[in-house]
Amino acid sequence: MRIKTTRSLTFLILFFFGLLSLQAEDGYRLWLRYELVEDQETLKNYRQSASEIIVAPNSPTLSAVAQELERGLGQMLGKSIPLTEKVSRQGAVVAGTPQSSPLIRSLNIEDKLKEVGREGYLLLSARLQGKKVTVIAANTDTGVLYGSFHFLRLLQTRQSIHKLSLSSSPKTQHRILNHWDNLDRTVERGYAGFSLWDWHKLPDYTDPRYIDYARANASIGINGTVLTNVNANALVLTEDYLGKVAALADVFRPYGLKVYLTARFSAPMEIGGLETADPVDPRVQQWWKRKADEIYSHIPDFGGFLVKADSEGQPGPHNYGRTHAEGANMLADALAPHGGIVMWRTFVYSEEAPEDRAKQAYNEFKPLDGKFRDNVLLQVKNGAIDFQPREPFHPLFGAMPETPLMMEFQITQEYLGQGTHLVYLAPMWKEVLEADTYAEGKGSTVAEVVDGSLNDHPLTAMAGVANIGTDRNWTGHPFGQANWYAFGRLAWNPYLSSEEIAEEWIKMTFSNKPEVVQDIKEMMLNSHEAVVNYMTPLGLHHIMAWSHHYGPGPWVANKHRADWTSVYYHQADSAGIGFDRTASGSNAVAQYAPPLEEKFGSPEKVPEKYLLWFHHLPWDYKMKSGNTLWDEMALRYQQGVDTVRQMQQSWNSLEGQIDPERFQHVKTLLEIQEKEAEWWRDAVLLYFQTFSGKPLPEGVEKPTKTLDYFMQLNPKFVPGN
Ligand code: BDP
Repeated sequence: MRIKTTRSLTFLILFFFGLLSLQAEDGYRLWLRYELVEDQETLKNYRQSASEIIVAPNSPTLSAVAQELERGLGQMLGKSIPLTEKVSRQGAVVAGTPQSSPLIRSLNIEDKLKEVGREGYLLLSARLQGKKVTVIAANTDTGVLYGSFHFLRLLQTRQSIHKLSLSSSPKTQHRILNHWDNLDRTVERGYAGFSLWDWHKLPDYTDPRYIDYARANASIGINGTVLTNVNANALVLTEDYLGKVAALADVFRPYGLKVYLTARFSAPMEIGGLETADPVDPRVQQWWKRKADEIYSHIPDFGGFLVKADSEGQPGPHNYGRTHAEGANMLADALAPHGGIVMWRTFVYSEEAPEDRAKQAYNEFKPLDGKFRDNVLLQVKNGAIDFQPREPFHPLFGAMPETPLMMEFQITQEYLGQGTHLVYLAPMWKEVLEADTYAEGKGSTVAEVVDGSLNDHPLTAMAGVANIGTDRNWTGHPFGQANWYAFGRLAWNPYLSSEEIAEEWIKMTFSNKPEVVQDIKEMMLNSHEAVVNYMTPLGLHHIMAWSHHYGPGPWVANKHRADWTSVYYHQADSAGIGFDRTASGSNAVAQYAPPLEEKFGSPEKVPEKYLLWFHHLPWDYKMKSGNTLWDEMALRYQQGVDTVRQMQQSWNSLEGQIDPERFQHVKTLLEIQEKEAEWWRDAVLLYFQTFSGKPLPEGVEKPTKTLDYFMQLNPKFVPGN
């Protein structure tokens, strides 16, 4: 009787908490929700194959492994899975390295383990002491952690965990988030609240959220985080702040996550009392050496520096007539004794140079190929302008065979709808990664440049500008989480498809029901083309509103820098539209390998998606569809709006299949997205119509407001600006 009462009480409590968790789905758990397996057959199988957990928690990382497996398996299997020391039943999950686990040692898998390297892992079904077990084995504790997350993902996505024989290892060595976070906790181009780093309360108070941040990153293999904005503040390199950075590093360390900082080039003057920051001055070199020693005394595994120099007002070696190589190498020399790296950004274009902005980074850096120290990577944005909705790949990829180049993607949606538009970015990133540079003949993709395989570079990396902030769901838009997720997965393996990444994410984040997965996947996969269509179709670029980049602003002109205006990029006049980057114009096409130079240089051969990036063409230029350029452009804008409406329909059809909080949140955001897509279409077409002088073709909705109306819109306090 008594037992019965306790049981029903427990049941009631569980039921209550179950209800509560159903109601309170605020997105905090990201893709690590570990929902209970509904299908009884699957549940039974999983329970048989994951009956106990054997991890010797003799390091902070292995403790994290044990905790994650307990939590994940416990929640998904609906009962607590014991942590044991010996194989006591069928279906044990054994995780560890040959060093930490005699059981793993006894499997004699050293040869297989050798192949997966420092961070890779094996997931194997095996027999130990006569019992069937699942083995998560790696060479390092971090590898075990990554393998454990993979194992959990198999259950989260309801795959078989029978007869496992899997191995995985990262294709790039450093997989890094770049936080553009300021010390006052504002986030440049951040649309998800404030910075997670509570500098004021650090080092004494470390927000428990930092652990969840680290877990999320580890679950997708991200192993580095640059804590501070590329537009850097030297203060973070002072003793006081280094103590705070060290506190964060201590929290992150068990999760394999290293910290990096942005180094302001003029720091020796600003916080060091020197009157110069000239990289060849011995006092400056000495200052950085000492600074590096000091940093490593606080953070023994500090990752290194990310540097924005000589760009958009940031100080750099040019201030002293030195090259980027001289600047980067000085910092590299200071970090080298400690094993640190320098990620030197190529996002450099001059205020004075009359040269096409798209050409400047290449002109600046290509001659420096092979002149950098071994611990320097050049960090190159995916395209030559600036994280536009679509850009051809940056011509530096493939052009500097003697220098390791790393990719910089922007996860935060500065130019892609900011906090309100559902845009899944993996297809855009894949387009760049799969692009053929022809650097070593046909089939020399950007991915192979980045993963080092094309030119045998051991030092490799990929960076993503984070979209994370203090918003309860981390990324503001619930679908922003997919972009954080996709970045990590592609940094681990740039050869994964957008589709498979989306599928994993949807299953873990929303539902395993095939119809739901299918609908959401379709929305996601169409979303990038949609935003390109309603913002910048056919190779248009940088026609966003001034400074905050929120909404359309094709009319932006007469600013102190020509290359910060829209008219510079679209070049529209009564004769036509587009930036002539062929031999008759800026000849940026010549920065690509000859087969591409020829392709991009010809309006007939260039893919239409890049048409106006490379060509200035008359309004009645005949497109492949048979439409005139003007009609085609207008129809694309309409198509963008139409796709958003289809996305809305798909989403609305999922009511009841998604928890009400997130359902409603996304629904409302899609309504905003539709309004803003219409805003883009109407504003841009009305503006370009003043040049084309042509009517809107059939099928394009009439604008409901005038051009003047759109031009006087002036939203205040746009976030991230
Ligand atoms: C641009 C952003 C600006 C960044 C800059 C950069 O508008 O806020 O500082 O890139 O990457 O996209 O340095």
